[in-house]
Amino acid sequence: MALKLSMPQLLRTNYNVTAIGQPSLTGDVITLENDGDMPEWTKIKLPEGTMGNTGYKSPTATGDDYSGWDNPTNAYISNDTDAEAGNNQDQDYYNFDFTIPEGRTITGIRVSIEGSGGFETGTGWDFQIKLSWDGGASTTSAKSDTFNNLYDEGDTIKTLGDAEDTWGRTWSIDELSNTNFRVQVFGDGFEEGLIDHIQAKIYYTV
Ligand SMILES: [Ca+2]
Ligand SMILES: [Ca+2]
Ligand SMILES: [Ca+2]
Repeated sequence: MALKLSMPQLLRTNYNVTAIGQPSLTGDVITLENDGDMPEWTKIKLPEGTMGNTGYKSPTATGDDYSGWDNPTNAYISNDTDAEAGNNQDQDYYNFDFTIPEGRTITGIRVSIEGSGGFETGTGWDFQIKLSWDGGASTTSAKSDTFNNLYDEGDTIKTLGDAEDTWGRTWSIDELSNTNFRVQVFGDGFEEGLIDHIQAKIYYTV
């Protein structure tokens, strides 16, 4: 995306791009669109260490190695139509179509999951998420959380991982490809989880 700056901002000698907004990185430069007074587009090189990310991306495939849920494709988009996670059943999600420029260092992975703990009042729906870097053959250790909201209370969103959390390993860009990357979700409560949407975001540095 183009980041639009006003003339006074462009004329400052030491403006801070990240203070204005979070630009989408393409290669080593971001393109600044002027407000009409400058004759042409301006490009600046981002300083080393600048953080970038893919934005949240949704899966478009599921059930490569694990497919224990009902209607799992309902978790591709947020529309209050849910995938139904059975007790003690795994489901994997993939084809997130991440675009990461070559040479970047992966600094973190965040998974977002929107849903509820279903219909039964109790201890909530406990779930675990693992990531795979080799098409499902190997996984990270699990992160876990609980949906305590019931279906008729509306969805909540849980996020696991962060900009500086690589889930215990060093990732290559190829390991985040559609061929390799998997998000594996496991529900281990007695209640049934109802999952509206699953997303993932990759953080990296220039
Ligand atoms: Ca929802
Ligand atoms: Ca597989
Ligand atoms: Ca949905």
